[in-house]
Amino acid sequence: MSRPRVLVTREVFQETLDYLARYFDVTPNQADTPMSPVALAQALADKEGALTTLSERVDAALLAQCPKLKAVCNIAVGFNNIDLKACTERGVLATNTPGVLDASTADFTLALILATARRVTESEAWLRAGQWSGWKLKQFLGTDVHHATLGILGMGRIGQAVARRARGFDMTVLYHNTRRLSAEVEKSCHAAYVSMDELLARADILTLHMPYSPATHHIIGAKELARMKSTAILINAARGGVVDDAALVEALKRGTLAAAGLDVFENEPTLNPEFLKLKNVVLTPHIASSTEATRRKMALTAAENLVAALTTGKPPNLLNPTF
Ligand code: 8YV
Repeated sequence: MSRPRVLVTREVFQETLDYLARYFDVTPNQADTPMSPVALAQALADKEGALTTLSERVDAALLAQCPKLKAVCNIAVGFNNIDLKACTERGVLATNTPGVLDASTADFTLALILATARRVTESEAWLRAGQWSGWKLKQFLGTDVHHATLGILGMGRIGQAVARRARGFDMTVLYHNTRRLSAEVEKSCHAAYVSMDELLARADILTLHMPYSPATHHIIGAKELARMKSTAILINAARGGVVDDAALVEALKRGTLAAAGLDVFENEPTLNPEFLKLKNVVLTPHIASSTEATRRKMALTAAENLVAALTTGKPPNLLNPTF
């Protein structure tokens, strides 16, 4: 009997390919060439499974061209690149990788907070450019992270991990979420639930940790930015599109918001060019989960989902609501 054929859309670790090869005929893409929708449809036309990343859009148009496809397993916790409804309608199982990247992403959020508040990248660029002629009392005055009020919008696993880390900095933690957490979880995070308005008004640092969906599109736009303190800092390591980048650029230029630390962008990898001109932003290329150990776990988790999906039909991280 021939083995199921699967596509791995981008470069992965050799161990991920070795694991998949125990079960499937694997078509890898170790050259890491991003696939156009046409190339992806061609590559998937005879495949039963796919290991995907946020770079590939899996929608009804694609699925219509892939009659054999039974499972799409994303190497990411976010799955806004996958049209879940279209998958469910076509009987395609979809999975993500929750849990394995929470701690690394929370660590990186703290890195962005510290780098932005304490002007780490700005001062380093200045030093590397040969501008440092000596110590000065008022050089690169930053904002204190310790004892600041941290606002967390989106209090799932990653938001909670950020809250726990904030305690080490003696921060006051406020959060807003679609659903209020249990008293027990709030206590373990030392976080107080507030309305969205109160969160925006009180946060010295606002950090975002929600998935991207039509409901969270531009959840931080001009109106929300206007409600924030002019001394506040915005951090986004969640998804491009939850922030209206053009509105953020305006607020940063006008000084109605002090600074931003951004790991994700609308239309990435293309950035709003204005970001590159601003000194009060820290910009990183969507690497919040990128540690050696975590990216290995993400790829392997996705591969385990694919094996389970095509062998038992019950992958551990199934996303389709009605399967
Ligand atoms: C991934 C992420 O690196 O998991 C997510 O949702 O944003 C990142 O950790 C990226 O999405 C890879 O597909």
